[in-house]
Amino acid sequence: MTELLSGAQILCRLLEEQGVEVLFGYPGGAIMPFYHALPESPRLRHVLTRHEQAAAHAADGYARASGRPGVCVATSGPGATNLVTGLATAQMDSSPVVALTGQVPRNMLGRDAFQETDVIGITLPITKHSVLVQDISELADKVREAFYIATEGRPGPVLIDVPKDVQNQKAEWRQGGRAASDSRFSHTADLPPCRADDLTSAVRLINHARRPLLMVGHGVILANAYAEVRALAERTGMPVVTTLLGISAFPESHDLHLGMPGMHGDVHVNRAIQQADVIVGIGLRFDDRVTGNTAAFAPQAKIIHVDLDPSEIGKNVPVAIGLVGDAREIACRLTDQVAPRDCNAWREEIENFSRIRRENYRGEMAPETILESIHEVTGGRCTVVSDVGQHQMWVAKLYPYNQPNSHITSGGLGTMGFAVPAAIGVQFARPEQTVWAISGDGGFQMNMQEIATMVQEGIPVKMGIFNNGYLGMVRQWQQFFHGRRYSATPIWSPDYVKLAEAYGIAGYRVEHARQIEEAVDRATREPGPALVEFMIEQEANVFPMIPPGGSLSEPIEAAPSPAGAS
Ligand SMILES: Cc1ncc(C[n+]2csc(CCOP(=O)(O)OP(=O)(O)O)c2C)c(N)n1
Repeated sequence: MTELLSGAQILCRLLEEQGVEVLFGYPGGAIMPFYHALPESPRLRHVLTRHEQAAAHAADGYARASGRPGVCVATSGPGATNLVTGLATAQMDSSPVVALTGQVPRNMLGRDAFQETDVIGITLPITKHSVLVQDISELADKVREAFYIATEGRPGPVLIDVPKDVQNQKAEWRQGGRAASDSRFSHTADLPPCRADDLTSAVRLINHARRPLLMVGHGVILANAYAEVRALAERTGMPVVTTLLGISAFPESHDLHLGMPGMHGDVHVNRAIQQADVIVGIGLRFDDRVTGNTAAFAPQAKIIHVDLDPSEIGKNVPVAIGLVGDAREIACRLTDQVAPRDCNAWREEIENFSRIRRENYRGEMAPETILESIHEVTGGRCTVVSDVGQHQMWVAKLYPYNQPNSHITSGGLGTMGFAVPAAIGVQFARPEQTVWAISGDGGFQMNMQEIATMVQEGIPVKMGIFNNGYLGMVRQWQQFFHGRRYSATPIWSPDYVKLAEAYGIAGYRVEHARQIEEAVDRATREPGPALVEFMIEQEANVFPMIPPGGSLSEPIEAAPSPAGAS
């Protein structure tokens, strides 16, 4: 059966066809036809955020937690430009976001029309793909293609820009298209298998290694390769490190799990990397926060790099063998072919490397106590979404992630303001779970307007603010490398308990360790959103730290003395 529908109605039908259940967006002139049509599709739940940036982060959070594309909507001009940070965040972390923007009518394009921006030009470098729909006859194909591209292979954001008059054009619509993706990992199975001789060489390297190490990144989560990677680790006895975005791809309680590498990685993890003779890296890009100075990175190691994206192989570090393909499939084939063994002598060696972890987190309001409390109260059935800064590193390192994909953060772009809106999307993907968004007092103030979204839509996200009165991570750099000149890092906050009250939600301030558990418990039990402000030590630091550009072998393990500062 065919129907004569407007472009806007067809857009809604296409979203339904693609299995979209929730959209995060904000209306305006150029996208009004779409919003006019939307109520005819009751299956499409629209969430009105308070800022388009938040809509993009919420779509991103939804995508990361559900494995399905997240959708955000904005008008032309300022609406579209407000999406930019969210799209760049999704691009850096390979998250399948589909953004739909209104555009000025075709006859006004290029004339500096009211609210006209060249959003295609602006988003070209920060999306996997972006497209201006020039005519209604191509609308269905372009939208289907957008969903396909967002989820195909290495996922990423796609933007579809639809001029207002195209939304109003009429065309025949015929039901019957197919969803581009039913779930995560939709199209990787179509890839040709990686080369058998490369695989054989990799197996040989692993079998002969004395100090092998498995480095696990976000790609393992994207490929749903938890069991396969774990099987590979267990068959070989290789110790496992998880990058910031790889956290929760491997259970932290597992004997083989070592911790996080890189700039704020644990000393024993970085030393293991520096001593390793073979590194098997799966689904990570060896970015500079992981490697430090690449010239000095893992000097003894031959690197086997497994990635879906061939352009990642050899991009940041020299690689002995590149295996391009699906992490699940390659991990399986490696496990089938490697010789069973253990690496007990090597693991003992690593155990003897200095471990200063824990020493640094003592004190009345230790971040560790707060995070342990969240873990205990939720029984670990919780997704933790973090913002960016010192608290991000504490959240990464001090919470025991044993559930797959239970840690979500902006790793690549490092976007402050991510946690609160992303947690909204995560909560939609996981309605039965507790979702905690942990922010610093800086990042929280970047998107705290989204409390209103939670209240209006009944989204029970729990917000934790680690309040140290500073833009803490930048202050730490100033303390270590800029002679303690705290330029533009002290930051004032409103009274967050009163803020919570103004929004009509529960709010608690915690100043003493003895109050932590009760506040976390009450917030978690609250049926709606809740906020807890943790007054942490003002000048607490994240240790260890590799100085920017330094080698993983040179960690800073204590603050420089004030006298030594210049
Ligand atoms: C949008 C954005 N602006 C600036 C930065 C640079 N930056 C990184 S960490 C940080 C400080 C974060 O402070 P806060 O949110 O209070 O968290 P804390 O480090 O104190 O835990 C800043 C300004 C950033 N990452 N993102």
